[in-house]
Amino acid sequence: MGAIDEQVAAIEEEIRSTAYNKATQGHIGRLKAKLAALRIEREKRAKGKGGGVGYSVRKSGHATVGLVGYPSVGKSTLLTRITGAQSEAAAYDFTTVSIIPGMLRYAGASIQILDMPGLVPGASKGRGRGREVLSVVRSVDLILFLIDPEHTLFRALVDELEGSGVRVNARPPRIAINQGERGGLTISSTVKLTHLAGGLATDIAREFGLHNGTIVFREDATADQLIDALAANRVYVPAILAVNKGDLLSSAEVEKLRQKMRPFEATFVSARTGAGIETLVRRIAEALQFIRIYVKPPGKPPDREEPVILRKGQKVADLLNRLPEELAAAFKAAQVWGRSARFPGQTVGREHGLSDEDVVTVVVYRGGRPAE
Ligand SMILES: Nc1nc2c(ncn2[C@@H]2O[C@H](COP(=O)(O)OP(=O)(O)O)[C@@H](O)[C@H]2O)c(=O)[nH]1
Ligand SMILES: [Mg+2]
Repeated sequence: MGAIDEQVAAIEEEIRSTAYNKATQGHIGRLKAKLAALRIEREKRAKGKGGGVGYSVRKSGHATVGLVGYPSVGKSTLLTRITGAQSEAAAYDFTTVSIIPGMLRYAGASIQILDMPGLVPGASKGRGRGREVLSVVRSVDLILFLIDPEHTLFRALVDELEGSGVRVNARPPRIAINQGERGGLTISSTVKLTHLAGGLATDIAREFGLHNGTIVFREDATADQLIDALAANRVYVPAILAVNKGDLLSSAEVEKLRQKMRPFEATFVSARTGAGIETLVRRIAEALQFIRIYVKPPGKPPDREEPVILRKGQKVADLLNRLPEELAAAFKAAQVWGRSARFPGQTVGREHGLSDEDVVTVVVYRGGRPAE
């Protein structure tokens, strides 16, 4: 263990052994900030040594889903079941030594599914190829947690992800941070801050080297949220949960597990028999929030046969990325009919956010290139 590992372990132990209450919350907040700053430092050093380099996985399709679970829960079998991809599946641990991609097609969308080595406790510290797996998880659009009746402690998986800066089913904190040159640190808020009394916010900021600038709170943030905002390497990834090997469970056992997994809405499947797979595939697609955009050439009806598939929150600019280059290059404006339009045929720019089933006409500069 290096010096940083020892400091990290010592602080983790102190946090574990300190009861959380009004009297200790400041102390714990400061410890957590120190811990987060140390972990970032450790990552930096691991990368410097070439140790923290992730797999590079070529993304393809409209979205990418990462299968995350302990070894032997059936990740490879599930991948084969839903995508037909041959991922080596065997009855012992660590069969998957690299990341196997498969492609699932659903309602016109192509969904890339990545089978990854099973996560083991300590993954975020590098055990069992943990760092590589976690670096891939950072880039996926959706995490599919997979457990089986023998490995139900999936909260430990969530903890591993959290330890490496992945935030599951959370949104970024509403905290705006600006680094300044001098003049000290100004902290303001639009709501009453109940978790960061007694100069705690300033102390946490200091751990991250922020001595000058402004922090504006737009919500009653906790110390953890402020740390996340300061750490700046956090990713926010949605996740769903499936329980595999449902064929081994009685319906009473299914009910019991279902309760235990709350607030996650578990989908029960059997990769072996195929039971529940249709429901799972539908839930994957729903969680990815695809939208269909019908492109309408000027003076012609919209192409309803082959919509362009985008994701909720995407814009005209994202649509242009998917259209022929000449069309995108000559873009002047877009006309939109549908839910995102204030009135039918509204003229909008690249930054306009699109909605499911919008009809869009790309208006181009005459001669195929910008005027002037
Ligand atoms: N009973 C049962 N066994 C399964 C199911 N899915 C996978 N298995 C078995 O579980 C073992 C581990 O499967 P594998 O796909 O290699 O797990 P991975 O390590 O998570 O990729 C293999 O023996 C599979 O045949 C299932 O739905 N039901
Ligand atoms: Mg496997």
